[in-house]
Amino acid sequence: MTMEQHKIDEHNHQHIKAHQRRFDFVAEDVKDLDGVMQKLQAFNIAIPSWALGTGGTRFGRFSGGGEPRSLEEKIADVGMIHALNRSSNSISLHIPWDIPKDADAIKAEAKHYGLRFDAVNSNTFQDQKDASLSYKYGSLHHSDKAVRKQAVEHNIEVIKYGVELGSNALSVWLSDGSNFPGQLNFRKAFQNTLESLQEIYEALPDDWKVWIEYKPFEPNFYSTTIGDWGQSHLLASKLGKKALTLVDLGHHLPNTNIEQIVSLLLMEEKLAGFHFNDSKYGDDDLTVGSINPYQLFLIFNELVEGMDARGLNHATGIGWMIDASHNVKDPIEDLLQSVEAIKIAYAQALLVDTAALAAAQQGNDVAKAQEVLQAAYRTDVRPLIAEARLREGGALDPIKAFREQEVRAGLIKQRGEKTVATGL
Ligand code: PSV
Ligand code: MN
Repeated sequence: MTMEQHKIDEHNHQHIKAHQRRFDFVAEDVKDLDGVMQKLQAFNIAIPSWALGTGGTRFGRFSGGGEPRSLEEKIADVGMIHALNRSSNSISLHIPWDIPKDADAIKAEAKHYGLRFDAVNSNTFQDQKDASLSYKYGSLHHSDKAVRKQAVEHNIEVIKYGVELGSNALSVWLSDGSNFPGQLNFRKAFQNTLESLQEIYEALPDDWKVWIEYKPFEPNFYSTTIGDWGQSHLLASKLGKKALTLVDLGHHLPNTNIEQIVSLLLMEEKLAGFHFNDSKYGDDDLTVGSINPYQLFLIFNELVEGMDARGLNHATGIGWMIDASHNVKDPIEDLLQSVEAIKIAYAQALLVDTAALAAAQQGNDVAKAQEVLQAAYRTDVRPLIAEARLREGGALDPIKAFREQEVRAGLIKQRGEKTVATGL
C-alpha cells in the first residue's frame, strides 16, 4: 500500500492555517531558524525490519492485523512511515529473520520508496532450523571452538548480504552470558568473544564498521559477556578503528546516567550510534519518549555538543535507529511516535543556548545551567518539526493522516487479519 502525495497534500491543506500560527509563535524566538530547520529536515532515523509486526512477550502475542508477510511488505510499511514523516529513509535488516534473497530486486523495491539500507544485524541468539550446532550456551564466547566458528561464519554471511544491499555496518548483539554463578569463566568467555570478533573484523570491507551492542541482563540473568559499555568499549578498543560501541537505551540498569556514557564514547570516537526505545524497568522496548523524555533530551544535548565539538554532521555522523516492540499499539503508529519523540529531543537540544551554558559551567553557576537546559526542554518544538516535515513533503500530522486514510484497514484487507511478521 502506498500513500499518494496528493492525499498528504490534502491533509496539509486542511491543517495549514493552525500550523502556521503555531509555527510563527515558536519560530520568533529561535536564533538560527534556517540552520535549525535545515538540520531537522536532514535528520532521519532508521526503522528496524523486525519492528513492523506486533511484538509480544513470552506470555503471548496479540496481532493487530495486516502485519507484513514478507520483506517486500516490510519495506512497503517503512515506505509508508517515510512518506508520512519524511524522517525514516532507511531500514535495518536482521538476518535470518529477513533474508534478501534477490538483493537487486529488494534494492529496487526500497529505492521505489526512497529508502536505503542501514546496518545489518546478525542473530546468534536463536538456533536456526538448519544449524548443526546450538547456541544454548552462547555463540562467540562459547567454550567449543566449533560453535564459535559457526557463529563467526554467520556474521560473515550477514556482511555479504549487507554489501549486496549497500549497507556499511554490521551490528552485533550477543545473548552470550551465564545464568548461574560458576557456570562460566569470565576471562575465557571474554577472550573467546574477542578472538571471534577479530575474525569477523578481518572480514569487514574497508569502509565498514562493526557496532558492538551491550546489555546487562536477559536472556541470561547472572552475567552477560558484553554486559555494559565498559566491556563493549574494551572489545572495540582492542579490535581497532572500525569497531565501535552501540548504545541501546533499554540496555541499562535503572537510573544509569546514559548521557554521561554517550558523551565520553563520542569524545573517544567510539560511539557507533543508537537503538532508541524507552523503559521504566529494563529492556522494556517501549515507545521512545513515552516514559522519560527529559533523559532523551539530556542525551541529545550531549550528542549535539559532542558532535559539534568534533565537527560531525548530525544526520550522518553516527547511526540512528529505533529498536522497540509494540505489544498493544499499531506498529506503524508507534514508530511514527518514536521518530517524533527523537526529533523533539533533537530540536530541543538544538535550541540550547550553548554559550550561556558554557559560561554557567565555567563559573559554577549551577542554577543558571539548569535554567538554560530547561528553557530549551520546555519549549514546544512540535511546530518546528511539523514545518520540517511539510518542507520535505510529509504530513503535518502523520498519525492523523494515517488514520484519515484508514491505512491499517487497507493493510488488513490486503494481507489478512491473522498475518504474523518475523521479528520480535
Ligand atoms: C536485544 O535485546 C536487542 O536490543 C538487539 O539489538 C537485538 O538485535 C534486538 O534487540 C532484536 O531482538
Ligand atoms: Mn538493540
